[in-house]
Amino acid sequence: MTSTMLQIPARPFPYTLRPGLAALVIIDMQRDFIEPGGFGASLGNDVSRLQAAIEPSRQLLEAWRKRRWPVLHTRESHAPDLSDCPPAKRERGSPPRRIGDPGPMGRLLVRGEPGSEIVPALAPRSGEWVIDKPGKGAFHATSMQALLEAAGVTQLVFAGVTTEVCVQTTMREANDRGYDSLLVEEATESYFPAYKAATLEMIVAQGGIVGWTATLADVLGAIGES
Ligand code: C5J
Repeated sequence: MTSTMLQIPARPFPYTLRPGLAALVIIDMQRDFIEPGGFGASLGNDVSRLQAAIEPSRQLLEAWRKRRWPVLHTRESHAPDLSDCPPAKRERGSPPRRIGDPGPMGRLLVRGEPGSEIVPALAPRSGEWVIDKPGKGAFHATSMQALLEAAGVTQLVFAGVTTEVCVQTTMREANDRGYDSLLVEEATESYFPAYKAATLEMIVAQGGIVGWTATLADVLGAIGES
């Protein structure tokens, strides 16, 4: 760890990154959201859109790993008996398959099934935190805050999917808990381009009411990776 602070060009104003104290948080880059036959596809989405976030997320992951900075992966997933999946979440719309139903990658959004795994390019390594979360926000009903506090993490740099659902929800939770959060624009995606664009604006509006956004090039450049 080094104490030198780094300035990242960002919106709505530069983000001061404290090396070693800023965890990279990669939200839900799971086969269930990104590959055909998973949960995202069962809701009628064009899942191919999310693939654009894989390579930028991989570049961030490589940069964090090289510096031995903290990395946290999340997986949206439920217990096999669905005891942590309320009807308010499962009984939405009339999709051909719901959470817990069998599909080509196993039971949708169920922990331990192939679909709930993170895509191979971003597979977690030993020493990296992996949080299984039943909700949209990664702080809800998980040990995330305790883990971060025990490690002295004070800042969060976000990547992952989907921008307006689990990424934004977790950034809002993080803001309420006192973390300065930055979202890397190319490393996040949505099934809906307009929702991604709107979310980036919402995050930085009103002086950064949720946090900051920055381009991948600006983040990598600021940490000396370009
Ligand atoms: C959704 C997520 N979209 N990871 N989950 O249901 O954003």
